[in-house]
Amino acid sequence: MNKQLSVIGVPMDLGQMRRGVDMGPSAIRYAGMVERLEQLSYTIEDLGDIEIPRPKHQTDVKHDNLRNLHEIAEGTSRLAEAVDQVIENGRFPLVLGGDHSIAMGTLAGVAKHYNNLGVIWYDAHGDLNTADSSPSGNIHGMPLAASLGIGHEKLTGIHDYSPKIKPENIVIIGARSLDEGEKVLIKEQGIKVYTMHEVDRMGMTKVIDETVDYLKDRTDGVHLSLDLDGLDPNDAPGVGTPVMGGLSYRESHLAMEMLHQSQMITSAEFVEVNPILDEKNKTAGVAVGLMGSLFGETLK
Ligand code: Z70
Ligand code: MN
Ligand code: MN
Ligand code: MN
Repeated sequence: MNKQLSVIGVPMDLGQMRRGVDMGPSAIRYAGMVERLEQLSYTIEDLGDIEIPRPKHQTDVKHDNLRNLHEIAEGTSRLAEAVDQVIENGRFPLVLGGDHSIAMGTLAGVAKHYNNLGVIWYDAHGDLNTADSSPSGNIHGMPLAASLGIGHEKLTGIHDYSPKIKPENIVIIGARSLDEGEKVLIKEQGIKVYTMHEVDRMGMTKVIDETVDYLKDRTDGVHLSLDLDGLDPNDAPGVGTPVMGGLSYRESHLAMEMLHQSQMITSAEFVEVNPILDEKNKTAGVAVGLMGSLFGETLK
């Protein structure tokens, strides 16, 4: 793995309705991220936080069921620029959320450096909505669709190109709350999804083995987008939209350890940590622990 890491915080809370997720980057840093990764002999450069515009009306849904459209497009464009530069400098981008709408910016900055970027989307949700299919108008439910070039052009066109990724290069893991329009899109586009049903039947070992095999031949880099609500709310309570029956702490560590062994991950983001909804910064601690496993911690 690239031993030069660049950390970018994204205090974004405009993609959903629960305030506090903008403090995610601080909570993750406070949980000891830098020290944890330095022990694994990474060199870490913390670039601080991206500036996110403040909306005039936080709950404005005037823009065709796209709440805070302009502010999110602006903030994620800045993120794309920063991530692009990190890769330009030969370093590994590690992005801290903020709500999951930031993935549009991360992927915009990453994907132009690859012909076939793979994406592992570790999440209870598909985040494949558009303004037409979204039940909420919340843009954090849309970043995977936007990155495929599906949705409003202000979102699909971030960093001035579209699409960022191809449907056959995506693997979703942990899904258990998919909207009807998202299910249709998954079938139409042929996106590979391991729902909780598959994880329970196959076990996480087989899920990751298959994921690695699937992405190995078809991609030239793989981005991990890890939404903490992919985990069970008992293990990661500090998230805005908890969904019961999620991936366990242990399964998640196993997944990260196996992804480390695959030597396949070339960029990563950890999103949706909300310290206001958390129990004594537990969820940020889990995020840092998972980073430890992803970057090569072992038990012996
Ligand atoms: C729902 C929507 C979502 C994250 C919730 C929820 C989307 N599908 N995404 N939490 N990270 O409103 O579109
Ligand atoms: Mn507005
Ligand atoms: Mn998500
Ligand atoms: Mn989610």
